[in-house]
Amino acid sequence: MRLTHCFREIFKIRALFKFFGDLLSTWHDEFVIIKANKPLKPEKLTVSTMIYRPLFSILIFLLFPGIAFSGSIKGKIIYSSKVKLPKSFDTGKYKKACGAEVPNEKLLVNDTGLMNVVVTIEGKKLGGKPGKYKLDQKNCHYLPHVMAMMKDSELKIHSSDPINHNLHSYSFDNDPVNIMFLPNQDAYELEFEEPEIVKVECDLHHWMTAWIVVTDNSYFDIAGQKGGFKIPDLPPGKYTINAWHEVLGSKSKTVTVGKDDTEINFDFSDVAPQVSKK
Ligand SMILES: [Cu+2]
Repeated sequence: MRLTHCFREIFKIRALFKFFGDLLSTWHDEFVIIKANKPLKPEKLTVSTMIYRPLFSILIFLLFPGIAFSGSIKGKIIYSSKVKLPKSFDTGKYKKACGAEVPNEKLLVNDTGLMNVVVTIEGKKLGGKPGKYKLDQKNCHYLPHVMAMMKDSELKIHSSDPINHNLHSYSFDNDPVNIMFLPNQDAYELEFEEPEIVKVECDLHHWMTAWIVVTDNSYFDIAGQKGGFKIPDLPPGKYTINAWHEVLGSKSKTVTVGKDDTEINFDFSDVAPQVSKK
């Protein structure tokens, strides 16, 4: 059965190549005529311009809408104010299992670039495909600290630690979870159905926090080490773009996307961080 299916697919691809090959050959002939400044004969153009060419454009648009007409948004998240970066957490009595210190990732600034900012796009017609993601509890620390995923994505939560953890999610539109993780326990699968910013904590180790931004579409990015982000393959149009940070809040802008790269920066320097001791 599998072999028959395989042959059928090969023949389909072969037929498709033949079709495009014939089409290109026709176009090439026409191009030579145009180059020679010869007037185009109406009978020569009839089949190609009336049927093949529009059909080919529609086919390309349907198969590769991103390639046919799309733009992208890229930019930087800036934080240039002088600020005391939060200190690492002392793990106290859990030193043996967790290590003496756990990094504090609530505010990470690298040469005016702000990291872990989730950039999302609002657009009723924007869709996309949910993805597969992994969240690990390692050295008493969530990896990664900030995640973003489209609604209905599959999130697998692991624990690589030799001690117990308890993962507690805080959400309103999605059902909150409270899961106990023992050492070597199997991964727990979780799915968020509604767009929302979900906070995750461990009830056993107060410093353990993570954030999961559940989005309505697949057009998002998380600012990296130098605060840079890029959202590719956006259909041209007018959108609202949001940038969210866990202790600096959110900022929004309106952006018009064309066929090329659109550059947009967010500056959070005017905002004082609201860092809790926890
Ligand atoms: Cu824990």
